[in-house]
Amino acid sequence: MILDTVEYLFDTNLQKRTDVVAASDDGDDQERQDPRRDGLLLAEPMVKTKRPPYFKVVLLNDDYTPMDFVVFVLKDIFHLDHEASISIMLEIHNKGAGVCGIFTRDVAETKAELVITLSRRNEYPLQCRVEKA
Ligand code: TYC
Repeated sequence: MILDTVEYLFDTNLQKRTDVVAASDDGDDQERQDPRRDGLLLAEPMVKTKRPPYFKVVLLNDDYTPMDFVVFVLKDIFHLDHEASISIMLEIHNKGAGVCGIFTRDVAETKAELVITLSRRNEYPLQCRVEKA
C-alpha cells in the first residue's frame, strides 16, 4: 500500500498516541484513514482526566438595590445579553434568588467579589453567594 503521509499526533489530553494516516489518492479514503485497519495499535489512555468541580454564582434579592443596577451587573460581570439579564433579574426579584452563571471555583469567587465591590461602591446592599453546582 502506498501512503502519501503518515503523521503521528500526540493527544496530550488523553495521553495516547494517535496515528493518523492520510489518504492516498486512489480512493477508499475511509478504510485507509482508520489506523486499526492498517495494523497500527492505539494505546489505551494512560491518564484519565477529571472535570473540575463547578460553582454557581447566586444573586439574592433585596428591597433597595435598583433593578437597573442588577441588570448592569449581569451584563458587565457575567457577560449576559440584555434579555437574559432582565429575565434573571426578574427571577431574583420574584423568587428571592437566581443563578447568574456556573464557573470553576476561582472564576466564581472572583465574579462574586466583583459584584460585592461594585455594589458597595455604589452603596447598594446586593448580596451574592457561591454554591457548589
Ligand atoms: N428587589 C429589587 C427592587 O425592587 C430589585 C433587585 C433584583 C434587587 C435582584 C436585587 O438581586 C436583586 N428594586
